[in-house]
Amino acid sequence: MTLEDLGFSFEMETYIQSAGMSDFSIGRIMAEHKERYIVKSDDGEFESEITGNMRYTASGRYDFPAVGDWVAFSAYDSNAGIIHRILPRKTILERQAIGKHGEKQIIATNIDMAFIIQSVDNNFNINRLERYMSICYASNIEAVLILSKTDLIAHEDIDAIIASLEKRGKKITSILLSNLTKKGYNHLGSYLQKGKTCCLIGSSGVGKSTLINNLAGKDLLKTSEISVSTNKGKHTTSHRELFILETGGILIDTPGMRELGMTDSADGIESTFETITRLSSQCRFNDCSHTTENGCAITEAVAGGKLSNETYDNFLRMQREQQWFETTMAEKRKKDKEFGKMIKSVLKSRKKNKF
Ligand SMILES: Nc1nc2c(ncn2[C@@H]2O[C@H](COP(=O)(O)OP(=O)(O)OP(=O)(O)O)[C@@H](O)[C@H]2O)c(=O)[nH]1
Ligand SMILES: [Mg+2]
Ligand SMILES: [Zn+2]
Repeated sequence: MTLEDLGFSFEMETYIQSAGMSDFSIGRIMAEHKERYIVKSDDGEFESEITGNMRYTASGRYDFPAVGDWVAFSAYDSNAGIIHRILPRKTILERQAIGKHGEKQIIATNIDMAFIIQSVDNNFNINRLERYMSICYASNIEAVLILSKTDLIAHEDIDAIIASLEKRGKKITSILLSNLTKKGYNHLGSYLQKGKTCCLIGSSGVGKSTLINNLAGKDLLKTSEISVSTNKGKHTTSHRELFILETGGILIDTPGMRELGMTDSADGIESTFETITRLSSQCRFNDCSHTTENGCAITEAVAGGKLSNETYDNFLRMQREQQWFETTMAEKRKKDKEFGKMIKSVLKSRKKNKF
């Protein structure tokens, strides 16, 4: 296994030289298990921890390694190491942290593209697709929609799904496939290239791990059937993990996501709703909220049947979420800053009074 097989690129080499990290080994984070990281390099796999310094200076989740990261590490054994630094991330796929409003959770990093997977039997949903597209576009990650389990429904129903995507004007490449019959697999080849990293995202039970197992030609990952009572997946995959296919291509499996809250990136939403973004330049007011203003090109397009109500509603909902996230994040930062100032002044007065 070479570093190129793992996705290493020339720009990173230049960075390593300029940042004075040439004495370290370089590897990629394959998986994380409770602050222990599996780092893979051209020398093998190393179960690693971060240095004490990294832990104490960390100001948030961003300062800890994530699956997909490139790290500078030193091996102290044939299979154990210490991580010293995280190399700058090319892309970060992230969502709002569940139950922690105003905070982000990294899904994976240094990804070239994402397969958004929805199964055609019970999981296809354009509103949800728009959320997934937005988190990809927020970090300039190309997204391809995989519609799985085509063996389970009739041709006409598949046609209806494609028609609904066209009606909503979704310009996303979609691949219809079945993990059972492998029909459609021939369209995946162009995305699975040596050194290119692709992250699989979607709800539980749509067939992410089954697809990776099939492409690898072996059962790398546990999969399990859909629950009979809820007709949903059982959240079989519990952690993110990176795999390298022998035929080239790097895949990251992720646990099924229940919620996909928007973060602060307005860019991702703008790219997903490109028609709305284009129309907004024709609104009378620069700061148009696209709701009640006269001369709003977007509400006019909805009224004229040129823009679907569903797209418009989902856009407003996601945009509100993004704005709310931004406000919460700004408030949190302010509080952290005030808290930092308070601590500083306490320390100062302690020093002065020598207690
Ligand atoms: N009929 C059919 N079943 C499929 C297909 N793809 C996956 N399955 C089945 O769906 C179930 C769930 O598949 P998984 O691969 O575990 O789904 P997952 O997306 O990894 O789910 P989580 O790990 O929970 O996020 C398994 O029983 C698979 O055999 C498909 O294309 N057709
Ligand atoms: Mg899985
Ligand atoms: Zn407007």
